[in-house]
Amino acid sequence: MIKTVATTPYQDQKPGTSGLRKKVPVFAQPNYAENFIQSIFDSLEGFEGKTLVVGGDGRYYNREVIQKAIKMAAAAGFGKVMVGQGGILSTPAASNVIRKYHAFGGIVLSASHNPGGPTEDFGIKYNIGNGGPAPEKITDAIYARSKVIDTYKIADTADLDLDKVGTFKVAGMAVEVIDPVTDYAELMEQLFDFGAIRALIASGVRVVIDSMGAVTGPYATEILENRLGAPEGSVRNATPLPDFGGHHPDPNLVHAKELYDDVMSKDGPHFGAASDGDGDRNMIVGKGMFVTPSDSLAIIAANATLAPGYAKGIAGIARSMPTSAAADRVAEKLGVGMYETPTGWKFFGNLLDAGKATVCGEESFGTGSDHVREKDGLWAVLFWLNIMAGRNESVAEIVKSHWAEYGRNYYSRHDYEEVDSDAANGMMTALREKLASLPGQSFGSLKVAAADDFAYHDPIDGSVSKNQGIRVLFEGGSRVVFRLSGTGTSGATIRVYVERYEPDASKHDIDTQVALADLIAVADEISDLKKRSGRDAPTVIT
Ligand code: VG1
Ligand code: CO
Repeated sequence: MIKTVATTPYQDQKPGTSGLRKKVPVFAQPNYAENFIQSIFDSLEGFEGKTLVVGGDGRYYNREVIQKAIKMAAAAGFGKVMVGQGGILSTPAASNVIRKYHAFGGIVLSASHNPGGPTEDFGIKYNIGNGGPAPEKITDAIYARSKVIDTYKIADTADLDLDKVGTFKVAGMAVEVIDPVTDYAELMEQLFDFGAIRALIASGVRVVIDSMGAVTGPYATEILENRLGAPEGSVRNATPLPDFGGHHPDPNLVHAKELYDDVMSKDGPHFGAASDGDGDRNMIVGKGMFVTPSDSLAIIAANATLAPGYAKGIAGIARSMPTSAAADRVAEKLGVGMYETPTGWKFFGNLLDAGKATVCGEESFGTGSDHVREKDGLWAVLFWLNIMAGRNESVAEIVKSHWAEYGRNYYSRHDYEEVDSDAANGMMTALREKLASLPGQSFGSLKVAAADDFAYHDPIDGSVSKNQGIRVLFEGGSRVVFRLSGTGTSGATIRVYVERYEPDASKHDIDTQVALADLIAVADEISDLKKRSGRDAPTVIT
């Protein structure tokens, strides 16, 4: 039986960089999740009888919202729901399932790299039929709908057993509970030279993946241990847990420090990687070398043809604006297109669909390609292993020779988390007002060449996205960028991105923070960040 339930709208359901993210107690308010899911359905057309993919990163509240989504999809008229066993689907795996089975779209439940648990974060995101995050046109419509919604529809029926693979019926609609790993693992086997990677591992190269108690555990175990022959235990924290076992599943030098220290230790593994909550981010560490995500994108692009799935070469590269320009130099050398988009994977979708870009990346530990329409953590790990096997070199050797050939883009991001929202907004407003006066000004030896608030003109659909981050560009290619995060759930997070290009190979061994010290000081001088935020140091430096 289908019930129509009267509801009161919430005014705060505006999707951010990657869907709606809130604390669990916010999501647990009466009808909060239902309102948002119904607002998604109300903003879509033509899904009757079609398939919806549903899955999440296993965090606290995942199963509850999946039950609601299935019953509401049945009530809305979808023909079928495909859901990962146990409610599990990593973000890239969900993207793959949508594409492979020609689904109408998907609902991905995740708050990505934010902690999970009864008082931590949860999120709901809608992905369209190409497998990628809904573009702004749709997220704006969902938000508008959520502000006025007064009823939702739900099938009045018992919960489905999510742990049994098979096809079932919910209020007359088919629900297929699928193994979340198989389709994804098959895709990876098509893209990469598993034989060469297996031989690399068999030759004694020790590889460790830290899944941080989050969704990649089952995927990494199947691929690395079962299919590539790494010894049991090579995947750490491999069971997805509702609270991620207390881990903060953000793969960076702060939250994945244990892994980093282990790889750097004398007898530790040769290669380490970590993923985030929903499996779309990656951190790559080799002995003696942490690979910045911006460099990772450039190196993957430069070596792409070593992987069978990219043997024909790449059509182009896309990166988010704050990501370093390391990849630009590769695109130039390869003679392929280079695209600069706002932060957030949804902006890559059109470029990938149009065949303009093959690989994409963000400085926030995100890399991916046209194999799906999300960034993909394990894909990046396998790409690195494929490159190591193909070049017969260590991570450090690969990175250093890349710098020697292209120059090094010293790069760092400083995050100031949970800053007072008014203070953060005040800082951005003051910066905007200053923009016109900055060009020509000198700060020590740094002279401002240009300054603007980044706006993106999508070359495919002509849409314009304004206010995507303030850039101050200096003569010689150095720059600082200021943005407010669109994924946080308490206060504001200020992100400062700092970059300096160094062509001279004899100067490639400087500590990053030292190499960027003058720019970091200028960033503070221009923005008055420390005074306005009341902080003397960033919360996280990556
Ligand atoms: C952050 C990152 C951005 C990424 C987004 C979603 O957004 O900076 O590059 O696309 O998270 O990633 P923001 O607005 O907080 O800077 V995930 O792994 O949370 O889907
Ligand atoms: Co993520």
